[in-house]
Amino acid sequence: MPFPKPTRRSWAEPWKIKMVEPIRLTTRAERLERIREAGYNTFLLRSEDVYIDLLTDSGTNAMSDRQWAGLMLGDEAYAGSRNFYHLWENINHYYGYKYIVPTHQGRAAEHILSKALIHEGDIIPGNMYFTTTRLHQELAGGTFVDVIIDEAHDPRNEHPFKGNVDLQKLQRVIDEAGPGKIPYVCLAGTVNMAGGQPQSMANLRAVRELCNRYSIPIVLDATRAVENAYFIQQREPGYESKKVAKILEEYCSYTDTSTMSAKKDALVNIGGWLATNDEGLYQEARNLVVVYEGLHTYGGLAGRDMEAMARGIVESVDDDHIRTRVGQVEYLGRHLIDWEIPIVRPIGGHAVFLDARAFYPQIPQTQYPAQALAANLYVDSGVRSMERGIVSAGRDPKSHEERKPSLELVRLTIPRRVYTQAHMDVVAESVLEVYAERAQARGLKMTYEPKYLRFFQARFDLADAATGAKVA
Ligand code: PLI
Repeated sequence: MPFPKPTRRSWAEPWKIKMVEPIRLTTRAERLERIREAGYNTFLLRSEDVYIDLLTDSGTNAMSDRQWAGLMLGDEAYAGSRNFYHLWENINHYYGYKYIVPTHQGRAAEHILSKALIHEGDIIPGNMYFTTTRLHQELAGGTFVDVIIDEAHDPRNEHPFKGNVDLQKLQRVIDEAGPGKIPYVCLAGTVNMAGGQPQSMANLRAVRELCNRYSIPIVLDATRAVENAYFIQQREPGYESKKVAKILEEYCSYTDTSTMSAKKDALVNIGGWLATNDEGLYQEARNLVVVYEGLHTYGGLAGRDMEAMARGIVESVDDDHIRTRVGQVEYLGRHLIDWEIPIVRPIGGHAVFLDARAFYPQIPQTQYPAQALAANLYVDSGVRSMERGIVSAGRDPKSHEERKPSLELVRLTIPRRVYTQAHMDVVAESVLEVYAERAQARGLKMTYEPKYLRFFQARFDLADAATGAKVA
């Protein structure tokens, strides 16, 4: 009998596993107990009680042998560490910015940037908010205004670049506020809160042209810009045969400054930076970093951390790496789409986002449907995910009303180089089970609300706790 011709050719990760970390599956009864103790907030679980941890892709990356080897080359000098200069060279080479200030993570760079550039009453337009970014803008006296395209707010819309800026919305904000009130336009690629959605090169170029007319700088949140560059390569005509590294360089070249959480794209467990072409901003940031982080040649990091970051940057732009990284997210998302489970479309770069409104139409947004869904998924299988809806959106600083975002999502975030295809299968099957049980789900009420970034530490109970109904 002739040997059958293969109908498909699979891809595999461009690495093999050298060290493993055991994980443990608890019983359903244990998980029910743990989630109650955690106030139905997955951030308050202990990681040892989690089986597959998809809380975040932030700082959860597996480093390579070359990065670990780099740790041994840490130059732990207080000033002028050789690892700082290596990091500077690599940021300059791959991201293109002239001046670098390292920070311990992304929000530290946001803090310094906001302090340096924002004045009371300023307006900062951006392609959808991010939690820490917006809070630092507000704490500095600014107001964030969303200028992302409408499609980004619709989980079912298949637009290939849902991270794009709506140029008319941006023009309107400039006309209404006046360019003098806009210290910069704040862009992110990919857009985390929209579902890991990319911005196109053409759109960024157009934003650049518009901003040039008013001399408004552009600040890029480059946290997942490599993933954004990969989507440009896959989806934007003219970029299909370009290397991701070159696309990244061009993308950043339309911006003046970047803040970075290197805990994502750059494949490390801690680290970030503020990088800029603006010498004045650099001088101010260099001053401020000494107050909040440490000397400008380490910014709250050890020399070894900067070396791991310098090496991680090089690995992160490798085409094989980024294809399999985003490919794993796609693999999980495809399963769920095939089973007609409502998720944000197209599938994002770092995570699959479950549409909690579509899961639980019986739960009003004020009873936190996404928070309940994340709790139910944990109880079903020990998979930890994160709410990205009304809890994450927090309250308006002036009216103190809860903000009610149109996207009410649960994020299944895939750490880089950590889990296998088998883990993804287990996750997909658990989501299917929770979806099958969706009619029994109940809402939650908040019993403790922190003042800042409430989603991290808020506590909940069952909305109908008095009746003894169960969450799962
Ligand atoms: O967590 P930090 O402080 O290193 O970075 C803050 C930050 C800034 N921008 C963007 C787009 C982020 O996604 C981000 C952090 N994200 C986290 C922690 C996440 O779980 O998505």
